[in-house]
Amino acid sequence: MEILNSIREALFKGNSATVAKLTQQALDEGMDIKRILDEGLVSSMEVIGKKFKNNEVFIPEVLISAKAMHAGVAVLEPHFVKHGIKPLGRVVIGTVKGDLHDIGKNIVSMMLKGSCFAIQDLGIDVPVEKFVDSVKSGNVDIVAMSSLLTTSMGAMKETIKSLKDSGLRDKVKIIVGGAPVTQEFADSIGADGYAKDAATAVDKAKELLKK
Ligand code: B12
Repeated sequence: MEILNSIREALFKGNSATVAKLTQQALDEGMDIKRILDEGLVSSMEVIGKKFKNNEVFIPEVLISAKAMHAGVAVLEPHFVKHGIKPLGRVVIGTVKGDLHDIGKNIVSMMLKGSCFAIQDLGIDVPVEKFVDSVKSGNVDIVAMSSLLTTSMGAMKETIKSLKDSGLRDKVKIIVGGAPVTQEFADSIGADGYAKDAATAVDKAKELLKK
């Protein structure tokens, strides 16, 4: 379908206004919402994700396309419930206590949102209790923590410990990331997953939900 091609192209170029306009047009023409989502928006974002992994596009392009993806998803969102489209999973994400870096966290958050996860973003400098409270309130499948400072990495460990102490650890999957974080560190603190970039984070989140 020509309109789906145009949506993909506009998303790839990061043209939010065009993506929103074409998504609305496709809806008005009666196209199936899931088709617009999967074959228009998501497929283009997947291409960006792959290119990002291969260093063929860089952070600014990813952010701009992710923003355009948002614009399209925002047009479709009110229709999701009607059409029974459920989010793949619910993720609560934040940059841990003591850490104010949020560029990477925001990219991960946007890529997850773009891949149909429901996101609760707790922001930066998130205290341990805030993560725990959020899991307590229910409806969370994955806790995602970001840290860019070697000095804030310990807060990830504290959060996992606190979830354990509150008897909530096994209710969720935990995924961690950020420049100083490694698979070894993730294993050592008892996280379920680690991803080095946003595209891999989406793959990891999908994989964890299957377990
Ligand atoms: C931008 C930046 C800042 C900005 C942050 C702005 C913002 N809104 O985020 C500002 C200027 C505020 C800042 C402040 C500081 N910074 Co700074 N900062 C950086 C810088 C240059 C880039 C970070 C970045 O955004 N990278 C781009 C993003 C896209 O990459 P990313 O965050 O790694 O995210 C990717 C992956 O890691 C992964 N990912 C990220 N989060 C998550 C989460 C999950 C769940 C998963 C799965 C994956 C994942 O996916 C992302 C996308 O691919 C880095 C240098 C660097 N090379 O990393 C230093 C750096 C992180 N900062 C550093 C320092 C020291 C500081 C300060 C202490 C400086 C100071 N003396 O005040 C303060 C700390 C403030 C605080 N309490 O947090 C050091 C940290 C050193 C260390 N070993 O701890 C670095 C490494 C610079 C350096 N070489 O010294 N900083």
